[in-house]
Amino acid sequence: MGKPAVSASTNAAVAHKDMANAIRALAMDAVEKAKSGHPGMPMGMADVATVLFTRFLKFDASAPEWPDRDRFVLSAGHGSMLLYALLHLTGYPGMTMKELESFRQLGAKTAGHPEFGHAPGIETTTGPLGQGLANAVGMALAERLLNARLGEGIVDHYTYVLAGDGCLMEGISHEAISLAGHLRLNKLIVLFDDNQISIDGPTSLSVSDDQVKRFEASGWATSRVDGHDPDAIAGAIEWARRSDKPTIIACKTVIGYGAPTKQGKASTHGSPLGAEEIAGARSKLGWAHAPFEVPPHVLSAWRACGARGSAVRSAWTKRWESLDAKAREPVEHPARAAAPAIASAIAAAKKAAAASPAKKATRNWSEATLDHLLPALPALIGGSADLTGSNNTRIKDQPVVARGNFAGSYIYYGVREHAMAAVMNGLALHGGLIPYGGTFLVFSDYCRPAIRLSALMRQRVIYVMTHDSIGLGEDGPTHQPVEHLASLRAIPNLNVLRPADGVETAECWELAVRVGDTPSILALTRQAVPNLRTTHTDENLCAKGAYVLAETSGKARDVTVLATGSEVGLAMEARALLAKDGIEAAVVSMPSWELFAAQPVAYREAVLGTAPRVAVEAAVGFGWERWLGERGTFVGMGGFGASAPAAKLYDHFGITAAKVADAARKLLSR
Ligand SMILES: Cc1ncc(C[n+]2csc(CCOP(=O)(O)OP(=O)(O)O)c2C)c(N)n1
Repeated sequence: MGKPAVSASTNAAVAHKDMANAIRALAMDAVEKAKSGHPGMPMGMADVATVLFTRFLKFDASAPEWPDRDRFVLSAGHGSMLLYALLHLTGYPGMTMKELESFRQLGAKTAGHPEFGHAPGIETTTGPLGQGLANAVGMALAERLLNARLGEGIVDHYTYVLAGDGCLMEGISHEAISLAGHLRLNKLIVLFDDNQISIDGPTSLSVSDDQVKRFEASGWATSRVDGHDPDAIAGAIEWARRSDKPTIIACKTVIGYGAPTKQGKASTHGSPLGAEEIAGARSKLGWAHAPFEVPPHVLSAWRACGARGSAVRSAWTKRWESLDAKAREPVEHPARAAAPAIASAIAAAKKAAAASPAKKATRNWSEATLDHLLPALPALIGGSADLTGSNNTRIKDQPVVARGNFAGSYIYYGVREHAMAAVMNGLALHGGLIPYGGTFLVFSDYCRPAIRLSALMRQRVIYVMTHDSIGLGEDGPTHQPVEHLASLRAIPNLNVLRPADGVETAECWELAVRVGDTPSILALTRQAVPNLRTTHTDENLCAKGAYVLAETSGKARDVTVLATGSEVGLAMEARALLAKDGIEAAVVSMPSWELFAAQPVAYREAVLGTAPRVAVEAAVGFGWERWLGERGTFVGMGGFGASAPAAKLYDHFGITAAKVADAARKLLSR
């Protein structure tokens, strides 16, 4: 059900060759006009893309958001003109010829690399090689997960990826294909641009892998075709669609196909071809049209291709609309549909935490929150990169996703942090799901390129990063993050949330699932921390990023102590020590700098006060000057940690209540 018929070329009168040449010409012309860009890949892969779009891809250009469309991911994002040409030719809204003429210019939809959100039809942001391939694994996984939930009539689509030598050389490709093979994501089809050229020259300069065998070893079905033979390409895609494994089709192509002296050479990869070469290519390809001119018969054949899926989409829409609205809303707006259930789940988690006398690690409080949240928000899809028991990401009896069984909501990602993060981007981009995944905070470095893309693409991806300081203890400096909070805080549009206790942990989870278009990092402790919020408030106090946890007893503040996470407890102890000397200290808990920075000045001024400030965080002080002002002082780490029990390390590195109190006294005596 819902399978599009495989049709022959949309308009028999228009030859495949002309349709493919339209892509080639637009790529050459746009790069030439922009005086920069990458013509080689679009020219080389034009035949493969034409076969895919005209004969197989299930899409309707007039409805780019159709949830059951096939996904097409251009992992080799430098070849962006291939995608822009296809979107223009098939008639996607807004992708006018003017946009192609404005390739790479400020404000155009046609950025140097495809940017998610700039134009309909761009399924993900690509350019950092390998990311798109891993995103596609996430999308193909999302398809299976939603298929298991909603059935074949509603969710039944393929994910096609165009990946080049560069994508396959990247380490992330290994993690991603290994996971896809393991889960047997058989509706994932990789079209490998096997042109054996990258920037430095022939790939033989740096790589001898048999890529096809590598995929085979990871449980993929494989085939090789001449990437300029339309019927061979079509046969391979038909075969791939029937496969019970993910598939790769290695398409042997010539980079810059059609360029008379440059085709097959690295010089076509990333520079304009030049007027003379372009003229030669026009004549060699038999394309006699002016720059940016597509003859009406070719354009109308392409537009017919863009409309080919319309009947299939209408039939799908009828099935979709016959579903109860209650069944549809969680897919369209997962968090909105569950808003009342989320609110009660978080309230229950907060009440339980506030009433608990036990000291617990925030990672345990996170699990306790998930106990409430998961049943309330079925769109949540959890996982961990082989640290499930340490990250506390899987609640009791949470069903596991496995090959052939996609009804579960927990993914064992294996030791593949980078792919986990990029797969989560794909899950989120697909729609209908809210991914969360865990590892140690120190290994956020292994996820960083994908975290950056979550932020750039404004995706709701939740990173559960435990063992967030020297407080993890004996595993030592390799495992103790010190610079990570600062470096994550430097990423725009990323909420770094470091809760101090059980109540704050529940509040931070609420912020992470409620925020529409920002990824979140939950930085959580391995070690137990005291409960600081012991009175229930309906209001989410973390929502403003920072708040006064303990004010002075009616007198003016002598000092304000700022702290996050596990150090908020220390700040409270320091406050008590200072009180013995008659020094009035307020404590500000700052779970999120980003949310605090977004508050009105008056709120920030009221929270920070005018008294001198001390900040304490078991991490480097980089960035704290922003909140400390000229007179402030920081208590934290000056370098890497060490291997010892946590309490010893806090003493050794001078991150103690006594040191915070000393720092305050020193400030006041200046
Ligand atoms: C992670 C990353 N590293 C480096 C680059 C710069 N870069 C862009 S394309 C490319 C070579 C890609 O080669 P290939 O995939 O074979 O593309 P083709 O030459 O066939 O167009 C490189 C190194 C990048 N975009 N991303």
